[in-house]
Amino acid sequence: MRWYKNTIVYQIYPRSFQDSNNDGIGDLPGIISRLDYLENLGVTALWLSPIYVSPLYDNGYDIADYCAIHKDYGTMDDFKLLISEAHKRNLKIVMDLVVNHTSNEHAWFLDAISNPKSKYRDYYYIFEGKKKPNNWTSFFGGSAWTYIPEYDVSYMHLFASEQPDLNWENPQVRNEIKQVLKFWLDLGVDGFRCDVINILSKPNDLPNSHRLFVLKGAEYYVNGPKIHQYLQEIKRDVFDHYDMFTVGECVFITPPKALEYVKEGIDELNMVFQFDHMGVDNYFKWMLKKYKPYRLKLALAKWQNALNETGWNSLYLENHDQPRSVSRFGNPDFYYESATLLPTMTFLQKGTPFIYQGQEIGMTNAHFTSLNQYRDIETHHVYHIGRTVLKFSHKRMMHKIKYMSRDNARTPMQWDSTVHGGFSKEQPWIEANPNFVTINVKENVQNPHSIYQYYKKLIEIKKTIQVAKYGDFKLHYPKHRSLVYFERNFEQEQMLVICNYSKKQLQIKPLHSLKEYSLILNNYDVDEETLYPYQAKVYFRSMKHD
Ligand code: ISL
Ligand code: CA
Repeated sequence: MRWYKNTIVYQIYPRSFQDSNNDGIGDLPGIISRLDYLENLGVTALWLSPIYVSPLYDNGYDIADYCAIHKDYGTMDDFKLLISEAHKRNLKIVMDLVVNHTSNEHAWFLDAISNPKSKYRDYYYIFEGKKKPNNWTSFFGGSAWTYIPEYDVSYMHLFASEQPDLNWENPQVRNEIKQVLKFWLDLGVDGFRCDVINILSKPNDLPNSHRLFVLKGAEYYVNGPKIHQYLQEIKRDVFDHYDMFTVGECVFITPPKALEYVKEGIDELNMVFQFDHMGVDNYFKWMLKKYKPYRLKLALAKWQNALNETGWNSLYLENHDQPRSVSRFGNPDFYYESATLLPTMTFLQKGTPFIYQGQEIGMTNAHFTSLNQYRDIETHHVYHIGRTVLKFSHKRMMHKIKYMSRDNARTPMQWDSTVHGGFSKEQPWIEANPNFVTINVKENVQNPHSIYQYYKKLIEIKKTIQVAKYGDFKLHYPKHRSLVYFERNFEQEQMLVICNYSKKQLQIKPLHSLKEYSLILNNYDVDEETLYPYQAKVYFRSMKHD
């Protein structure tokens, strides 16, 4: 069995995790100082959001040097120490690989735009003159093309203008990236989370889009014409030579398309991050709709069913781009209960769990009231477009931002009740949520009934019980609006997860004779026939004779 099926990943957003030198910015020595905490929690791999040299317009998802560490985070020696200290604790290190685009301050790009003869010209989509080659738009809003008057060139960027897209059609680009991968793997890195990996390949003629609203062009570059060819080449030349794992962030992905990447035997990627369940409360990101719990249940189940036999799922509720799950899918009146129900119904499905920093202590959305407290480039872009193009009111835009901004997940990790939540002694680069006074690691670790303690138990179950990892998945009562009831089977083991995803008590008729099972996890002290609001229970039995 490949180790990625047996691992629990914890995502660190380095800028907001732990500041060691009080400059207000999280750093590598800060992460090293918290490895014991992470080991104790029980996770087995750490995914680090980008720590490379970058002008940080998109907090490091705009890389200016792929083989160097940003000075805010420390040095290459700090990184080597992190690897060895993590490995000592059996924690793998997973890097973020951002290769759809570079920073506009990358040496390749600077040479490419300024010098028409540059060998880097063809590393990007650069055209002479001001005319836009097509009508594509960017993920952060606005045109995907920017004109640079100084050099009389236009270039394509599917994200911010500070993030020019690389031209993967050019074999030199692919070779450069292979060298980058080897560089980190040879240092001891164990895997990569591959940023927007399914949009690397664009058709050569860059045709005009016929889409009416958002993301014009997506129909051409999502799972574009040569994506599988590129990934197979990288797998053959790099991935196959290391004991490593990959998870690819795939936008607008459906299960059949995902299988083209992850199906056993194809293995271009070990698993993907899909977005269906991130769409249950919106039509598209900024057009919100009322959230209904059964939508989350069904979105997750859809992927379980589709990848059950031949694929492998990633399981996540949060990351650095999404609001906090307890604020989004939980209920403030049942804070502990909903913050524990959510990981129970998600992480005990079949797949590899990804916990985002602070999720394990029930961190909530940011508490900002004014636009200038937000740091995220996307948030500011969207506000601007909403106000100027769509003529929405300030109030309306702030409402959307408060709910959806990526900064909801980027406030400093809350370690204790001291100033700035113990993240830093000085003003952090982004303000801490004032609720650090009560919601923090120290309190969670001391309190035997905390969210953290529940996560620890959940992680232990996922690590030690075979059926929790490898069991197949069967959803019962799929149409029920608030009952989440699923069954997993593996060899002679069986697990049942039964949750009441609502604020009302629920009386159910179990499909199983629960007396024959042991109740191994419960977010209430009571075990009755009635399910209490947001109650989550996990039952287990083994028919093995040993
Ligand atoms: O959060 C989103 C914007 O509405 C997503 O669409 C997001 O942009 C998409 O999931 C891609 O995200 C990844 O690539 C981006 C980077 O800004 C995100 O932080 C990263 O996770 C560009 O590199
Ligand atoms: Ca620092």
